[in-house]
Amino acid sequence: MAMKLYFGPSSPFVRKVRIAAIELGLDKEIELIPTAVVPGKPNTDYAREANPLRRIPALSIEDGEVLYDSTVICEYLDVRAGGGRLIPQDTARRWRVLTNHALAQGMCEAAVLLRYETWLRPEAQRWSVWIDDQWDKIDSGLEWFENHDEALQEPVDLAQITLGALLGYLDFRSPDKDWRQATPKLAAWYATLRERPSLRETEPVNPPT
Ligand SMILES: N[C@@H](CCC(=O)N[C@@H](CS)C(=O)NCC(=O)O)C(=O)O
Repeated sequence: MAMKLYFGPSSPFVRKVRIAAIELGLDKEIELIPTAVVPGKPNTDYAREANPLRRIPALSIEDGEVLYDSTVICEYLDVRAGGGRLIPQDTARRWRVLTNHALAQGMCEAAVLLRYETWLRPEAQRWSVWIDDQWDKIDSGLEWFENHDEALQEPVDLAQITLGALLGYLDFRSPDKDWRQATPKLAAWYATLRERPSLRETEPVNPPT
């Protein structure tokens, strides 16, 4: 296969790239390379071969070049598929989609930090103010999308894909978080989005232990 994606089955950032690849019709050209990354347990082979930051995803392309992070990879795939499909070229829409994407991406970052806080950090060292602050960022972002449903209109773009990956990750890691109640328009939009093959084929699962 032409490209290799360093991958983990639960990462929202990896999922974003996989959804983008399916939407663009490029997924059959990408081989998935299972890659274990855990903060505090450096995967030195991966750091040397692919991404010195030891984060997934990274994408190895034909000439041996390795691309990261998820946003750069999605932009690369969009260009490879002809350009302007997930990131509009038209300037007015382009900056709006990129800004909406930055919001959804920041929400994914907060959600992953929360996961590390509870999964990796010893209980006695957890800081509730910091945890609440991450949740507040996620909640503010959800509210913003609820109040700006023009951002959720077709065609599916990079911001919407990233938001879909975030919502899937919230359901996966924080099933008790009742985000649908507070943001019903967003919930209705996500119920439709998640029926797309690109989301159905990439539901998050735990990595093998
Ligand atoms: N900005 C990066 C974030 C990637 C990221 O944080 N991935 C997590 C997995 S969900 C990771 O690799 N964590 C390992 C670490 O931070 O050491 C992107 O968009 O690709």
